[in-house]
Amino acid sequence: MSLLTVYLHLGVVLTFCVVYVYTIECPDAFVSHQGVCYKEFGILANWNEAKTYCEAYGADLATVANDRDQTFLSGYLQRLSSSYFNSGIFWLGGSDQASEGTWIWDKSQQQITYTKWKTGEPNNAGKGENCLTMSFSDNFLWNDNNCAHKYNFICEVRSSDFSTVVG
Ligand SMILES: [Ca+2]
Ligand SMILES: [Ca+2]
Repeated sequence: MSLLTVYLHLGVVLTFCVVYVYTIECPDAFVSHQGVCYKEFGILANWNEAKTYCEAYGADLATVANDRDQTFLSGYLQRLSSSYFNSGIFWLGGSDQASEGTWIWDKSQQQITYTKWKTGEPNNAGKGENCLTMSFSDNFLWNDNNCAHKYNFICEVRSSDFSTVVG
């Protein structure tokens, strides 16, 4: 193999690395996990407002597909300063607004299969609770909550979708 061939191969490898690094980028202040970028917003918003905030970033309210996601988000929220939170309760992108008791991820419109409900939840308390939260005080276990309440929230966007948006 000639020196020129070696340089050419090296060039191809380096180009691949640069492209790869670029594609796993996240929007500013988002954190990356398993090809998805997440950000907690320390402002207060009801579920619909939170959804709109996320959409302004090309993102959606966060989904939790499995224990790895749940553990990652719990750790991420725990590492943030508690002074950053307004409520310590965080909207996720799940709701049973369309059909009571049938929980759907807003992002995919798919039924929620993995769950991490706190004992006794979901209880559809009061006038009805149709939107999903996890909270600091419940060790990030899930609760169905009143969609009109104002809490913090977490947005997510797939790295590949973000890269497409950036272009
Ligand atoms: Ca409900
Ligand atoms: Ca509840």
